[in-house]
Amino acid sequence: MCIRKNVYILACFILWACGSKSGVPSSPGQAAETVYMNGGRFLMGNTEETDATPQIEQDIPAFYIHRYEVNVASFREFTLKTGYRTQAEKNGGSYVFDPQGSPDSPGLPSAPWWKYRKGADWQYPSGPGKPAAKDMEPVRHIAWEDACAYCAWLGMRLPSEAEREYLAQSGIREDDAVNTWQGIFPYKNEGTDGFASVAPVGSFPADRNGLYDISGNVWEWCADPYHAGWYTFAAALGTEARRKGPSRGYDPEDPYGETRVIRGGSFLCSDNYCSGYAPRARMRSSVRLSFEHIGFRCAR
Ligand SMILES: [Ca+2]
Ligand SMILES: [Ca+2]
Repeated sequence: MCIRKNVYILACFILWACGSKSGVPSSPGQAAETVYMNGGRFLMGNTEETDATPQIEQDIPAFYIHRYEVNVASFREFTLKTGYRTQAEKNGGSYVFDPQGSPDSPGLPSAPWWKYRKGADWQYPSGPGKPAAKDMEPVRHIAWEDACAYCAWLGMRLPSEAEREYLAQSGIREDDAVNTWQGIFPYKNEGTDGFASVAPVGSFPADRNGLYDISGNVWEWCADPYHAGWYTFAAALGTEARRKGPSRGYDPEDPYGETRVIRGGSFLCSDNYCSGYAPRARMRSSVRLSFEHIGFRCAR
């Protein structure tokens, strides 16, 4: 008993000394760490949302995945070495979360709290004149093509939707603390989890796979086109085709556009509006747009 108590005290001291509350990477090398994931079989999808039914069997080979969301410092290194400019930089603006903003600001019809702001990009997530993005925050205002370009630079790729759900199902515990929204969305952001906006990557405890922020903080791009009926089609396909995902998408809310899958929810997900942080929840975003709450991580 005495030994156990001493071990407990020692463990507490070590955790305290290492900063047990935070897994925030302390170096660029740590920020770029990957985790080896054993492959496995699982049931993808749920029984409630029409675009995620029926449940389909998936068989995932082993792969590597970034331990953290890609952060601002890492993305800056990419732009400095390659001269890459994001879609938001080339377009001259991006969408910021602004529920109280001027009614004259162009907002998205389906979600009027998203306002287009000139000059908003990965370096200035809230727009010009607002605080610059901090190095350890997840990089945001990243369009799908930007995420692909960064991953390719590393010799990596975006994870498939099947891989992302495999990570979520195998990693997330029901009572895990993650960066979401507390209060009534979109007007009352209580921030009782310590962060009203993004948290530095790794601020919340690691999941069972040793990964951070798979749920919450920022949404993360997947490789797959979004197809609302994909699970129905996939159920009749072979293992490899099911795993690979659709070659073309179909989004009934954007039938002439191109949307791609995002996963994991963000700091803006609340119980009253968005369940995107749930392991089986699907979401998508237009490849033409970028937002303050979408980032990514890479796989290979
Ligand atoms: Ca929060
Ligand atoms: Ca995330």
